[in-house]
Amino acid sequence: MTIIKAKLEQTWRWFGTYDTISLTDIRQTGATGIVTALHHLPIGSIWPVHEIMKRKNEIEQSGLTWSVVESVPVHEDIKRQIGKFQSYIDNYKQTILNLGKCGIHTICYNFMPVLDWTRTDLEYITADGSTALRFEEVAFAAFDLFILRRPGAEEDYLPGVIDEAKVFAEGLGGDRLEALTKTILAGLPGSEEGYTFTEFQEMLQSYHGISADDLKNNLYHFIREVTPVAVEAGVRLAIHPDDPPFSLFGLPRVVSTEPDAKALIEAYDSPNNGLTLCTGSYGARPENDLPGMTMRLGHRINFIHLRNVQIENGRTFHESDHLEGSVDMSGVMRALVNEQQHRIDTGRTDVTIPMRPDHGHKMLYDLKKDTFPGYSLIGRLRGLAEIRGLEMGIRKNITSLNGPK
Ligand code: DNO
Repeated sequence: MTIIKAKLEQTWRWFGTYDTISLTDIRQTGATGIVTALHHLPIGSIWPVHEIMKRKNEIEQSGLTWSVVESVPVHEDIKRQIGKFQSYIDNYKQTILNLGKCGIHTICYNFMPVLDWTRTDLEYITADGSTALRFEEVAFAAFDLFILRRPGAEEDYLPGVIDEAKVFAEGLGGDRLEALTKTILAGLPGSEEGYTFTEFQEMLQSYHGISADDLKNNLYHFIREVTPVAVEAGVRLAIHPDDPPFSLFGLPRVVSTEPDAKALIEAYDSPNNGLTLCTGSYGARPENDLPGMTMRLGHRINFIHLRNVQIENGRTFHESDHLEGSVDMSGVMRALVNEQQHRIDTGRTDVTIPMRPDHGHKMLYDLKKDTFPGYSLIGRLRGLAEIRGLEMGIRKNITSLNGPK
């Protein structure tokens, strides 16, 4: 048995020219890989080789590597299979080929309709004074039922939640109302899309009649089209789960559970059709057993987001410190280290799976700064340091159990 020496590749999300954290700063976090995207290009367009190379060279000049693209966004027409969806799929294929040509081999994407990740509070004060992101079911329901007044919304909430939401909505003054609307509709970092109230209503309307099964079929169609191209390009696709992992505004979400993830990797069985293991996203749903999922789906994990959540009650959760919360992070890490061993034993070359600390609290000097929600420097640095230590401890422990170094 080979002893596992390969660590996970430590990466860091950087928002390119929009980011206030520089590549030089990122070097000091100990991360070696960069996770970024060409955020300035319109969704659905082909990413030209010269644009990719420009960004890649910039990253390399700072002594870092562009490891993962997060994300190449999937156009809403592909999700709804309307309009020019086939030509958007063709563009996506060309982008995969171009990225492969430039030596970038991992692409993260998601298939959440209309909204990417969603929270209701970006400054939830935790016990130690740092702030965290939170999803509060009652606040969300208040927005959906009494501000957006979505027809049929009351069918999606328990009666107790509706009662509380009513009180919540009545207490919302101008500023808080505006903040809640903006938090939900304007798009959090990396979402690429944000909506005005009217645009949002129109988008919701456009999904009318699209069931979860329809969305699944559209996703599988997309996967079956693009994976062969990814194989040709040497690119590993990594679908990000729904965040939060349940339906919002009556829209279907189809990458929320272990059976969802299993079905989609089976829709086209190839190492290039893989997953982003986002522990925080899957972790907001109590039946998602993260260490077990990591073990059972491990062979298809192409990218890892490590983050923890504390489920409060029902669907309400906040982002906790990386090693504390509802997700058993050491169980996940143990399963990841075992997966790497398995890859070595079976002759796979993709042993150094890219991992990034996902989100972090806003803390210390960052509290006085303007930072992207979830993407402050110090909170993520703390997360990365904790995860790095956890990984090293587990790896050494397993190694010593298996034999000498
Ligand atoms: C949030 C991120 C998501 C993610 C996309 C992937 O922090 O994890 O925005 O990048 O869903 O396409």
